[in-house]
Amino acid sequence: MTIRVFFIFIILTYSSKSNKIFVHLQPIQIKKTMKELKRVVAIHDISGFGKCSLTVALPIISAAGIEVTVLPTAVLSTHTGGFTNFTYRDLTEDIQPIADHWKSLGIKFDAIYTGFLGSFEQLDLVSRFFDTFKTKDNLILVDPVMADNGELYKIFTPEFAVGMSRLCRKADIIVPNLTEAALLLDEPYNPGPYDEKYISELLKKLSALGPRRVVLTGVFFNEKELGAAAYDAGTGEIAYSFENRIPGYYHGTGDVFGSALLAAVMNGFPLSEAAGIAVRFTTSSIRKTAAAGTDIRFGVNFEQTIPEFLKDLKIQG
Ligand code: PXL
Repeated sequence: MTIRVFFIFIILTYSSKSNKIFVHLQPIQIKKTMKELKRVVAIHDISGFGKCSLTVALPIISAAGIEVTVLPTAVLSTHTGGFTNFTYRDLTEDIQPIADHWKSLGIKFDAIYTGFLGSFEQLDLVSRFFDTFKTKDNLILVDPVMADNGELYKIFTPEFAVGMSRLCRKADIIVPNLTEAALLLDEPYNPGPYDEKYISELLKKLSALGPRRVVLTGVFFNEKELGAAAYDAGTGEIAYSFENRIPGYYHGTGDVFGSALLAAVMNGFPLSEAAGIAVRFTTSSIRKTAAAGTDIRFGVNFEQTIPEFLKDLKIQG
């Protein structure tokens, strides 16, 4: 899109004949090319309290200068990690009508980002969504949210993991943690510490499911550091990013990581650098939360880490 900006230049001229100063106003027109915003559709739940899923994806990706459309998969009073008696409104029935409406409007997405899916049936609905909205230029990022610390989240069944593995075939990038990776590959969970050989084999097997790029979270070779491994089957490159480990298990960090990774990729960073940016952002958010002594179920302080994140993205000086 081109917009026109007008500046008025004031030119003063002096006439020695009349001994007068004349003022001329000279309008100057400058054409400025404004790029259209990139747009991502985020398909996750809304957990009202506990900062994860859409309440994390929306602010992080928007702050990085990318427009976010949301397709909520469920509405909960809180996330399911560590809270009891949470409400759960399944939005499976709304997914197809929402997709149909967007299709009728001709809406296009530069990226499709999926996270927590609210029911087994949603796996097929999201797969159909990919078929409708995938283009040759856009990107599908699937975060196969279903498990952590060696265990499936209570609301999911082993069949869900098989279905999620099928969905991952259609992704360009997947971001499993080590528990999800084991479930996707139908392998036993290894609690770590890991070595490069184990991680590189895992990355290659995950990529063989379909996605060219895989970012594995929760990687550690020793107890001091924790981070991610990024693999691009196109180049064969594996890049590791680590930060000092902060003790404790903080909720919503996978969603903070996935959102930051996508924002960095959509801002033109190669996957290896995007993973480093996402590791730094997530760790720094956890560090602030730990320092404040916040309940680990309440999510991490990504809000006050956004300025650092934007600097890392070279968006803000
Ligand atoms: O952050 C992952 C996540 C997302 N949504 C809901 C969850 C969880 C993890 O527990 O319960 C509802």
